Amino acid sequence: MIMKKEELKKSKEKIIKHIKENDNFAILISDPDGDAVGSGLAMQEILQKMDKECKLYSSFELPDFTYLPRFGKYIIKDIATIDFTKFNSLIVLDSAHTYRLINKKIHPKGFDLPKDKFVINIDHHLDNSLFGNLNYVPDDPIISSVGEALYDIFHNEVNITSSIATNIFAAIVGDTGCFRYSNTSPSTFIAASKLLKAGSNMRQVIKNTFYNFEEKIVKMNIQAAQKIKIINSGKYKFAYTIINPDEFDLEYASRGQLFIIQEILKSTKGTNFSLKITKLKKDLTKLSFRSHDTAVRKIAKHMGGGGHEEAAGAIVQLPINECLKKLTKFLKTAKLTKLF
Ligand SMILES: [Mn+2]
Repeated sequence: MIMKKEELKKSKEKIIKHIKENDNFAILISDPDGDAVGSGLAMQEILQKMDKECKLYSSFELPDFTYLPRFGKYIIKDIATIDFTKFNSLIVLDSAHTYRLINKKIHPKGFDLPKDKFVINIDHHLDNSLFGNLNYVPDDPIISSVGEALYDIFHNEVNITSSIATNIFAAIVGDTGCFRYSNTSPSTFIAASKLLKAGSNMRQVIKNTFYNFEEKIVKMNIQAAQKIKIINSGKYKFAYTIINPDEFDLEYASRGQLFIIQEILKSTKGTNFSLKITKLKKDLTKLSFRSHDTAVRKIAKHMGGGGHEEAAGAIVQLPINECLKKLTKFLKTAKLTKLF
């Protein structure tokens, strides 16, 4: 889906107008990463600054982001079971599709937002289905994060307090890998600079995002790193490792705690991308692609998933060896975009 500059400008004005004219909002986030969690907290404070009532929901237990200002404001509740009657509008953050708001294991048929509610959809995933009554999903140029989108939309509307600034800064740092990924643009740096001036606690954000893993997690990552293998399909080369539930505590592994191994895999010289394979069940495999070299969204799409050019994934109904076969077959003829 494409939303160009002009369309975004109009959308931004309509979002602000809609918020001013309504009183009671629910904010809904999807996978609780730094961007979603920080953006949710910032969005809630922004609405409160505009004198609005608002509740903040996640269907998923949150990772330890306790250092973020106002972290305790989250209500953890299965979004599919919320009674939305009292809310005028729903604001959905960082979610390409509405089914991403809920746990698919509990609701295998997916999930739709109530039809009688006004929905504002603010996101930055290229495959966003533009499900909102109002959408803000920049595609041209793409933006780094929902945090950056919130900065763009609201920085002239409310006073950016140090807590809003820290939450948005954490969102941007999380999704840009601290300004390293190609989603980092001149406007990302401008937003970051303004947020620092507004009192965002950069040191706390960086320390807590990158240097705050429990010993158990660090050891798990080292264990995964020792099993790195390389596959060369002829045209493309990638490094991968397998996360097996017999060896790893998947409760931990699934919560983004294997960030370090992703970085190590990606650093392997001569490879085009990296792949973290998680064995969910015998015939159910999770693939997480990362890249500093070659766009991986097309690969993830071929495997039945999606995502960004540098970070994409898929959950495949196949055992690991079949997944790898399908993947290497695809790579023999695939035409993938060179990123850098
Ligand atoms: Mn995001």
